Amino acid sequence: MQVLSIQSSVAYGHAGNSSAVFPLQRLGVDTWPVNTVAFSNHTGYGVWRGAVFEAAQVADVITGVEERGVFPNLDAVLSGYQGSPEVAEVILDAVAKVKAANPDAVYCADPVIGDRGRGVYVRPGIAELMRDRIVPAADITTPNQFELELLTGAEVGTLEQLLSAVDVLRSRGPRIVLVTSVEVLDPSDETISMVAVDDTGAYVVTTPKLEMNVVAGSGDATTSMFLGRLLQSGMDVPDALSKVASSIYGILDHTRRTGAGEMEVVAAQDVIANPAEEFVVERLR
Ligand code: PXL
Repeated sequence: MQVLSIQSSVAYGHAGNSSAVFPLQRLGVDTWPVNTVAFSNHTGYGVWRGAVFEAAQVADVITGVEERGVFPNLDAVLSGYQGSPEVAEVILDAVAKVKAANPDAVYCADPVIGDRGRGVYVRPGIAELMRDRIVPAADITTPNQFELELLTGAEVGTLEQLLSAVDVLRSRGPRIVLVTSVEVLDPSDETISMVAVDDTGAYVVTTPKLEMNVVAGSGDATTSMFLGRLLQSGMDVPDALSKVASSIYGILDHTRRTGAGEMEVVAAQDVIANPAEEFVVERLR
């Protein structure tokens, strides 16, 4: 399996490619990172150093990869957080070229816009870009519950509302939708769920809510592991959902216990490839 992952990179810590690439590699998926920024650390620290690459520079690196003859062998293109419409168009152009070279390749897009705690944290225009350009081009998309509401304009206060919002999103293109940070299933706030939907049905997995601050990059790792598991299982959505829930729970629980400020993906790497079968997936419909 081979994935082209177009995301930001940080020297210290885990966000973007610096969160997504190692879990994919640990699963045994060859992953070719194209970096959209080279920062010292993720922006959650409030201060960072480094460079944002021009869209033309990102495009040039992708062209160089294409010239190595890699595109026919790619199984997927992966993208996440996006800083500019120009880079988004470069990513969409790469997706079109990869699909032309390999019609079976899929595009997996995490439509990063914000979350319930922090609200919208991307620049003005990016939410619309995700809705109107990125999601319709994606085969697999992984919004959190908050992003699902923004992408569809629908209120998601119940499971029924969540599933109909997913149906709206799927009608725009993506065949597989993973909704993360699902909170509508548990009014007591003690658990958190993920819901995945494809043509075969809708599935849920629920894990205990860990008492810890939000760790940057956990969404990037979740999306990358979900993609890796889908590719390796021939798009078995319930199987991928079960494994990704167990893996991300294991990584975050390890991070909570050590008190580290960054995700402990290296220390907890065994749960990426060999997750405990703790969390059972239930069919919703
Ligand atoms: O995790 C998304 C992300 C991606 N890229 C950069 C970030 C973050 C989150 O903080 O700072 C540069």
